[in-house]
Amino acid sequence: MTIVISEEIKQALQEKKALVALESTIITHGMPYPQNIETAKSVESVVREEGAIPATIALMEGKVCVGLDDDDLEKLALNSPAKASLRDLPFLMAKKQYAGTTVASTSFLAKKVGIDFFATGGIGGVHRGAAESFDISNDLVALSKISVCVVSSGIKSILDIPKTLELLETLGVMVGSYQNKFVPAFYSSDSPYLSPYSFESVDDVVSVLQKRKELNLKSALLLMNSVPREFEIPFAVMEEKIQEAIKESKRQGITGQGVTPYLLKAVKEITKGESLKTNIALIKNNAKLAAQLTKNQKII
Ligand code: PSU
Ligand code: MN
Repeated sequence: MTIVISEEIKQALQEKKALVALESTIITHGMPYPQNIETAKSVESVVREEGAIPATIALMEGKVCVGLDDDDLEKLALNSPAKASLRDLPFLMAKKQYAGTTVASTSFLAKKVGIDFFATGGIGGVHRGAAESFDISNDLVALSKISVCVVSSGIKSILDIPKTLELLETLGVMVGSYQNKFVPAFYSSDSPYLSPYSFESVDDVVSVLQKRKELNLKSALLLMNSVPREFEIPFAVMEEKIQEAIKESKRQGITGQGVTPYLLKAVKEITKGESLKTNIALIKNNAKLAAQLTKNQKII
């Protein structure tokens, strides 16, 4: 199978340099143009500032690409990209399409080329009303089978946080918050839910990753990093906006893959763009932490 790896990343892999994988659904479905491209570039810069090399992963004309340049980012954003979770990859590759890769497919592809650290905004999870809709992201299942370290801002509050935590436990995915006792809720630095584990420092995370390596665990470690306080939208404020967005999505009959992008867009409109600023701040913050962790690459 053809994976197109950029020269810089190929060399970095050979020399065992620190690499951070970055997903692209956030570019294709998570943010509007042109903020999506600007964010993708600034997230890459943050990784570089920390002394690591960014590896943004996407599908370009059906080819899996690891490492995108500025031209590629534009092309990806402007060529009616699909959203590729794991099961979608073969179809979209065969049809030579452009696609953003989700947490599930990015983790899979990163691991396949030998990258162990991955930064994203928020993972998918158990949607509110899942008892009726059965809408549960493939991200959770994928994280139970791929041994990467994923840094995210916890669980998007458009989801059902306690149910998502329960399912992650069932699936054997270790979940821990970074310098926080609580599970961050994406736009909010805190949620009312206690985190199963809490890490004090980068070294603290590294020591746990080492033990996971000794045990040869095949699941991911999901590290939940709070959005910096100055950018957060408090949980109670966000809750109201989300209820409104969910009500509207139901009225419009949105289902399946469309739910997450719809809710993110609706929340952005309801908060008059404030949620987008938060989203940009948190992804940069996650990229920074992932890059700091990669200095200990050999531990997964
Ligand atoms: N968080 C965001 N924007 C996004 C996503 C997460 O702020 O676009 C994407 C991620 O790529 C995640 C996906 O893997 O949404 C989950 O989608 P679904 O619920 O359809 O599995
Ligand atoms: Mn879904």
